[in-house]
Amino acid sequence: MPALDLATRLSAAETLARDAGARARAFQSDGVTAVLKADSSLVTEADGAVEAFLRDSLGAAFPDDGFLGEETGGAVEGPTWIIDPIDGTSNFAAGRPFWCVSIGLYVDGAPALGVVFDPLRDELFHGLGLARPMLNGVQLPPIAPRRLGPGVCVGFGVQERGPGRPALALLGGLADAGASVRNLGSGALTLTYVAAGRIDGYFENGVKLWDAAGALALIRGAGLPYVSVFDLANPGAPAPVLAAAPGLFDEIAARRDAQQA
Ligand code: LIP
Repeated sequence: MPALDLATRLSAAETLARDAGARARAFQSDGVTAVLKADSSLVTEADGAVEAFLRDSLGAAFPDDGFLGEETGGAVEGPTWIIDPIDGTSNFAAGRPFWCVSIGLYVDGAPALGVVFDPLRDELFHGLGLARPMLNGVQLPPIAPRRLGPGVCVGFGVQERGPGRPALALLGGLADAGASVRNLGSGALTLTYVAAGRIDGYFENGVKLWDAAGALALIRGAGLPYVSVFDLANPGAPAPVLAAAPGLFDEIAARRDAQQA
């Protein structure tokens, strides 16, 4: 079996991510209406249209690859494109300028390439294998180790609605230790910022695979420690994700493990 041509796939994903971002912005300038999905997250007509565009385009270019998307589902079987057409839909719908198009490709159960495009800042991030990720064609700098304390910034997402809210308890501890904490409203873009060294860590207990797939390729390429506990046979199931600068990762993981003990 010939090796998968990742370079061709990366180039296609970059072109499509830019096109998808332009399409999403066109919807936004016309005005978007958000409705609640069964899982209480928001969706707009732009999410469905952009995902259909990506699904059709990737399917035409790479008919043997699998496809999984936030809005239309799918399965992880063989090399699979994993798409979030608009990550940060609530921000997108309300006009808060922090959302992105996320395209990942999983090969052998791991993130092999990822493209995350922020159309509002014209920032296109990509990761390919173990190579250091790039922003608009320029390699991002290496990430230095960090220690928990003042000056450290940790991003998070919170989906839990049950009692206890363990993520919030963990956050409280990080804030008590001097870190500043941020929920920016797009897990994909905040994880990408970890790979870019703009924020030091990210965690969320209830991430969906399509939220994280693209950005995890960047995290992997940056050589950062991360855990993602996805069940690829059940890709719509929410799972924990933690990624952070070396050193800080161990401190957050130890606190989370102590909390779960
Ligand atoms: C969501 C983000 C949210 C994060 C969720 C998910 P969606 O994406 O808006 O910040 O906590 O895990 O990433 O539903 O807008 O594509």
